[in-house]
Amino acid sequence: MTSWAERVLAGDVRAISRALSAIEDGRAEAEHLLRQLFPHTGRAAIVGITGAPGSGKSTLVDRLAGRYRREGRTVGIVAVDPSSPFTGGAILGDRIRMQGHAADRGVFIRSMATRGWLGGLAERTAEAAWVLDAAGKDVILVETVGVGQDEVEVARLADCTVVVLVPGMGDDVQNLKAGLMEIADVFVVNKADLPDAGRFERQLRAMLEMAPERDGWRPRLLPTVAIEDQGTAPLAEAIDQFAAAMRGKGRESQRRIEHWKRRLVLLLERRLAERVSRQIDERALDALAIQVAAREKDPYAAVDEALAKAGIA
Ligand SMILES: Nc1nc2c(ncn2[C@@H]2O[C@H](COP(=O)(O)OP(=O)(O)O)[C@@H](O)[C@H]2O)c(=O)[nH]1
Ligand SMILES: [Mg+2]
Repeated sequence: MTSWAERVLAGDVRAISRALSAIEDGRAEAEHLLRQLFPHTGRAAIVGITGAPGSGKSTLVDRLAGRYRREGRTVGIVAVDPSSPFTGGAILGDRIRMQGHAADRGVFIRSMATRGWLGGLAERTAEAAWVLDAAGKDVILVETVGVGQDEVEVARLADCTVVVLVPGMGDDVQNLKAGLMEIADVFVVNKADLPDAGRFERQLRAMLEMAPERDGWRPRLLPTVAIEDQGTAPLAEAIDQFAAAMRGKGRESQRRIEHWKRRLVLLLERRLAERVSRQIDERALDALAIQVAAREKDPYAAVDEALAKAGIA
């Protein structure tokens, strides 16, 4: 009998789907599977695509996927949209936009439901990418809405992070979130067909010229018109060039270490939270909160008490 892990490694679609559902639901069996898959990961290029809702991320992802397929590369797509429930409009839209790839066995598309996730968004998304990596996909595109800290963290777990901006939409250069500036390896000004796109691009370019290099790489800025598949070839090239630059400079390992350091911290937090929540239920937490609110106990003492109960401190 072939094991679940073996079937994932062989690229079995149902086994992959089941793995992603287990991760989505936070089931314990997911961890066992991920452990078996781990030695087979690290081969795929994981590309994070982040930006405001409606900026054209799904359209871009679809066009990039088409490009990679024409080059003979297989593609995994993970779309994370915390704002919409699994059956919500945005995800349905993604499905429709991407249905051109539905019959292609070289593309695996999955929307992740994130409702009810208490944190852990970045970690679970990374685990989903890890399954697709083990399943042999060459490029994994992770689409995420770049709004909160969690989403920024998702993007940081990618090998290459693409930040999608659009002219107008209040995305004035001055308003660009510092967080997004920091994580971008490649900036895309999508909807370059809109009026004012040129001005927006020039503003952005001027700002990028002043930004310091990171790992010997200055973030690229590329205009695209995703609906017309314009500019996606240079975008795919820039992503490849970035990967090559990181390899060539031997910096990949440094990035890898930093990457795993962040992930270990995330895992530690999750493990600790799990251990504590097994001992401290909602009512015990309420009782502590009441004491703190009444100034009978300071919050540090309350946390120490919770840790002690969980046998950690
Ligand atoms: N004018 C214009 N519209 C675009 C472009 N790219 C995407 N769109 C449209 O923008 C809307 C949002 O696109 P979508 O890919 O779902 O954005 P997402 O929410 O970031 O994934 C859709 O109606 C797209 O057809 C573009 O380059 N130019
Ligand atoms: Mg989308």
